[in-house]
Amino acid sequence: MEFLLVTPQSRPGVALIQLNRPKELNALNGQLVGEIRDALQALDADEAVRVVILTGNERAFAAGADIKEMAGKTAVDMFLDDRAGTLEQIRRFRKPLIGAVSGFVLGGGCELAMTCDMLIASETAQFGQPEIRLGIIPGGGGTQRLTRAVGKARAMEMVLTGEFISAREAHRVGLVTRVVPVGQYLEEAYRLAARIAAMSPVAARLAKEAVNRAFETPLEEGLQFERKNFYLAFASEDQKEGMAAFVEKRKPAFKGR
Ligand code: CO8
Repeated sequence: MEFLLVTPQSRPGVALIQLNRPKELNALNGQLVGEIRDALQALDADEAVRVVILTGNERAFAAGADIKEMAGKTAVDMFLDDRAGTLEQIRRFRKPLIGAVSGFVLGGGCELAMTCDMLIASETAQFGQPEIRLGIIPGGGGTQRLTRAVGKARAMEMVLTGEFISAREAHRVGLVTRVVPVGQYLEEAYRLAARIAAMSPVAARLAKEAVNRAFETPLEEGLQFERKNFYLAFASEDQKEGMAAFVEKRKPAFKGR
């Protein structure tokens, strides 16, 4: 991996993926986006990994797609490159994915952050979809996911003006889970990851799938999907272990089976 640092067991059960193009503020060129997809694919297959944290550095999570790389491209080049489609593959990652973001979280960087299941932000994080300033519009889910996350009026203003919002504002409108001082955002993400890693990995996947359905289906269908996953959880050893541990008044040891 040229632009990524991947540590599969950064903490027990928790993998860390760090975007590593600091001079370019982690601008997402085609290769970097492909590397994130490939890293997640490998971590999905690694049974020892229960939760993944995706992060950048203090100055930038990612300042968007690489403008220098895109500047001369035609519509057909963009269609064939299909970076936004690769982002969709990233979104389909099945294990819990926590974004730990700081500094610039812009354009494709904001869209990448929104593919995460939860976001921990440093106080210095700034979120924005500034594509309109370049004469384009968001292409990796910005008009859709941001609108669902923060509501139409706020999303419309961000997308039409390209202006950034602060971490506090992002927290107020429900885009991020928690805002912490800049020295602590990664540690806070690890704390959240450890709490999730202690749960049944099977149940975590089933739950993630079901929550995501809430954005994609009518309520009746979503409820049906949830029920199927609920019943499916009873096929796992983890369900037997979790309930036995409750009855025996001890901590469960989930195996992900
Ligand atoms: N692409 C390429 N290079 C970038 C990018 C970018 N998006 N952002 C920053 N850089 C580079 C700068 O060119 C500069 O390099 P150099 O030193 O060689 O000139 C270096 O990073 C540092 O940047 P600045 O000197 O500009 O730093 P400042 O602190 O002055 O400004 C900003 C920081 C405000 C973040 C500024 O760099 C900026 O406005 N960047 C562009 C933000 C932007 O418009 N992002 C949206 C891009 S379009 C997009 O994301 C479409 C997504 C489509 C889907 C993609 C799915 C993955």
